[in-house]
Amino acid sequence: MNKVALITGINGQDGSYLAELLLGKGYVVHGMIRRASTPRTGHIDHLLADESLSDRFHLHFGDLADANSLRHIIDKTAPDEVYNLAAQSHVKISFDQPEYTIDVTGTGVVRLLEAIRNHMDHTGKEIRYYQAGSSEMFGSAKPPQSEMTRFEPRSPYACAKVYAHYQVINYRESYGMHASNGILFNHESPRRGEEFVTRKITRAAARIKLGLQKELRLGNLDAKRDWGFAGDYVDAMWRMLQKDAPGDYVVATAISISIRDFLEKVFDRLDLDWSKYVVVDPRFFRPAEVDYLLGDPSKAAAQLDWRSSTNITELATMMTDHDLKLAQAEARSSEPFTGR
Ligand code: NAP
Ligand code: G4F
Repeated sequence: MNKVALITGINGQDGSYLAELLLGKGYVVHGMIRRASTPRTGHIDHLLADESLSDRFHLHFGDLADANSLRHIIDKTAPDEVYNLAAQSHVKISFDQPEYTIDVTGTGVVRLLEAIRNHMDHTGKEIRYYQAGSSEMFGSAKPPQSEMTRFEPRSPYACAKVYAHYQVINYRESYGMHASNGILFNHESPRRGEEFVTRKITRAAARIKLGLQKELRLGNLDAKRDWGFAGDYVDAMWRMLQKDAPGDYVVATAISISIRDFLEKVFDRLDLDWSKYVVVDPRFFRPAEVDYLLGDPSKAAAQLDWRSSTNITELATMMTDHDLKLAQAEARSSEPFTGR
């Protein structure tokens, strides 16, 4: 029998990579999406179009703010594994919409855990749970950060993730659920949302190279992040749920560089000098900043046999080359029509 997985946030960056991974392993994959006026399935359209997957890949409308929809989806799909990747995931926006962020990213986790617990109570079936925790939870804690480091969250988003983290432990301890927390450091890819700094940089640099954009406005260039490749990180999520016992794991590369250094890698790839194009704009500063994230992934290496396989230079190159192709297509489409 094929295993059955439910992925919330399937049309996000990580959801799409995880769906590919699980489908490749023979899983039946159910994904939860929110209804939107304009469909947002760009990252999974290739899976939806693949007829060979039509009996193993299904989407359902639901929302972490709507407990009823969660209960309905869990009961209908009866998954073996649930990967909760859905969230209001943007740190700066969480300062603008704290209540909403806490409702979706924090309380939404309890709604989902309750739906799972009810289903398990009624059917006797075990459902394993993965929670998408974040290195943002460490906030101002001194690097390197590991599973033993105290959380010092610095945003509504990070506070909501800390709340979710402890609820997962609560459900594990109170009800014996196989519920695990991934504490993932920043991970990026060509599918990264364009409001996050790496993708904002690669998109802009490629457009600047082709004369489609003149400048790039950014906030704090001094913050340091431990950036890995999203495709590597979803494999760690899966590995957590294959362990006999649940646990909490830091997933990171153990290398951290600043936004400034990332800018240099990307613009160098395009033979450009970043300092000629970047404008520091206070609009992009945050009320409180997380200065330095550097993960210690030794537990994931020892217990999950997981390692990051993509270094930051390879990641910057992958994203820049992808976005150069996008910019080239954009330039072609904006060329005046000269046919005939
Ligand atoms: P992402 O691209 O922003 O995807 C988030 C997904 O959540 C989207 O599919 C979004 O759907 C969905 N969503 C948002 N609000 C929802 C709601 N109320 N109900 C149902 N779905 C909702 O994020 P990501 O980078 O893939 O990250 C996946 C998870 O890992 C998130 O929980 C994030 O907080 C966490 N995380 C990410 C990183 C990282 O560096 N990427 C690191 C640590 C933790 P729409 O398309 O409809 O908005
Ligand atoms: O790319 P960012 O927005 O990512 P951030 O805040 O680290 O959060 C991401 O990673 C977390 C894991 O640690 C996830 F949990 C979370 O969901 C999200 O995926 O910003 C990175 C850094 C920050 O220090 C920010 O101040 O870049 C700095 N930055 C400078 N200029 C900017 C900009 N960030 C954004 N988004 N846009 C700017 O113009």
